[in-house]
Amino acid sequence: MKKGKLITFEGPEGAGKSTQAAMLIAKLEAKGVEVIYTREPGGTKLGEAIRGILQYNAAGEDPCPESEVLLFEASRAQLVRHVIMPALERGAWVICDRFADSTTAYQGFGRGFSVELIDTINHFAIGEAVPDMTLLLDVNVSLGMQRCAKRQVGKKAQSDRIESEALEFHEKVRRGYLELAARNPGRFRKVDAMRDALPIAEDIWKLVSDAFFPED
Ligand code: Z5A
Repeated sequence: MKKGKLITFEGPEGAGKSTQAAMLIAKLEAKGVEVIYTREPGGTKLGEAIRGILQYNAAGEDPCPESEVLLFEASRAQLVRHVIMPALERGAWVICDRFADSTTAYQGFGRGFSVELIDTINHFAIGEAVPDMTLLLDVNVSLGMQRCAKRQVGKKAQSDRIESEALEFHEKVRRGYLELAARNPGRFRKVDAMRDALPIAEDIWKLVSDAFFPED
């Protein structure tokens, strides 16, 4: 049985998901909550190997769009069974940097696969691991790209395969996310991520504490 909470971070590249996940985790830990951080694709040995194939062509060839969907879902299915559900069952909280909505946004809205098809495969991969809250960090494409370009100077040597898609693809992804949030108001919370990190973190903490610590 699921005793902990699953919170997912979603949004276009450069939205600040990893930054905000770390800030939220610090606040939850200060309240004594056991928190597991994980990310997609990845988070398990199998998932990290799939990440290399998906992002940097570790298999030596580009996955076709259908393989791309299934590889993301294979990484997810493994993460859910090996990391997420065991943590939730013992009462830990899981903060996941991207989850099933990324496939709907990137492969559904971005690549053009039907959202119904992606929903079905997502459902198969996640089983009972339905997020309790999804924080959509909304950023416009040019600001997100600027942030990633700045970071690349220090950290990542090159853009990955999906980051390198055309601007139009990333615009479709952003619009897709906004549509998903509008369709699922119970689970999604949209946050304006085009501001400094601190006020964004304060808004996120208010959303999380209002939902899960209403007595505070
Ligand atoms: N993908 C997919 O297609 N389908 C799927 O099902 C899944 C994923 C699960 C994973 O890339 C790629 O896979 C992703 C979607 C696709 N590709 N794209 N595009 P990843 O894991 O390598 O990267 P990402 O998930 O896209 O995250 P990101 O773009 O690397 O960044 P982020 O986590 O949102 O942001 P960050 O790392 O916290 O911040 C980025 C930089 O901005 C960094 O230098 C920060 O210091 C800076 N930053 C952060 N917040 C701010 C604010 N508020 N102001 C100014 N600067 C900031």
